[in-house]
Amino acid sequence: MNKLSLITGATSGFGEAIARKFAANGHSLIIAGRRTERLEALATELRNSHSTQVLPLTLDVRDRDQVTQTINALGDEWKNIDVLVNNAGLASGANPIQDGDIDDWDKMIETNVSGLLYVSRAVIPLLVKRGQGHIVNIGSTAGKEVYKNGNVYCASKHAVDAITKGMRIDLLEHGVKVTQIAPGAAETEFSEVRFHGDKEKAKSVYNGYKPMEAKDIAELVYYSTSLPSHLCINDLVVTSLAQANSFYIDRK
Ligand code: NDP
Ligand code: 8X3
Repeated sequence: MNKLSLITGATSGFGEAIARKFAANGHSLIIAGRRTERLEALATELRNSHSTQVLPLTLDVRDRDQVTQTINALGDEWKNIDVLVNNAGLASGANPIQDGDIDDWDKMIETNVSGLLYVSRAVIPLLVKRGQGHIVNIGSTAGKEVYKNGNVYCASKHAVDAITKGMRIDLLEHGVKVTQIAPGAAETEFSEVRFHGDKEKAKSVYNGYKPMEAKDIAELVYYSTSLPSHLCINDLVVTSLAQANSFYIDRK
């Protein structure tokens, strides 16, 4: 089998674009997410267009038992994972802390923090056993700075930032690379999910400037995983030209 990559959150946005980029460059893929139909459709498309092997896995990263059992039940050939992209994640709501919806908070912490940990805990022993591999965690500029009404989402991405650093230290002696890609605003389904399906409000996030696209992030993830074996990008913060950080966007 070619280089084998497991991508979480491959039904949309960054994850889907990363799957396309990896498949176009000869990777075999395990693609995971909750929306089975989208996974099946993407798997069929990538198998047809790139003659690559693709295994779709319906998986809710918040479900610890499901994650553990699904990864443990992979056939031997699918256990030789070279690259794990921990991408599944979401923002839910954007309220001041005093008005926050606790269900939104739970959803973000369970997905962005616990979910990333559950998948990692199941996959890392497979990498350690082979003494090689690469974990790419999708963080955010929200993991670098805290902005108004970002409270819990920002906290969850700060956790990703810290977990990434911790992983890199612990996996150092095992030859496993650990990279964080921390994007600013990119137009995907992210804002629609954040604003609970309000398309108008979601669209307004990108008014007056050119945000990044999912394929931009896919380029960077692919770049970070294609470097010579002695090189590891530790942390890569990336925004569109119009964005300086979480606070400053040049809207015309
Ligand atoms: P999308 O909403 O387009 O994609 C999110 C993906 O995560 C979907 O494939 C979704 O799949 C998956 N997902 C969500 N919850 C779960 C779950 N419980 N179990 C499994 N999969 C899940 O957003 P993006 O592509 O923009 O987001 C991808 C990552 O990038 C997230 O971690 C996000 O926080 C981060 N990010 C996004 C930025 C942006 O501006 N867009 C900027 C910085 C970081 P499904 O619903 O089928 O399960
Ligand atoms: C997503 C980018 O600016 O909405 O992580 O936090 S932002």
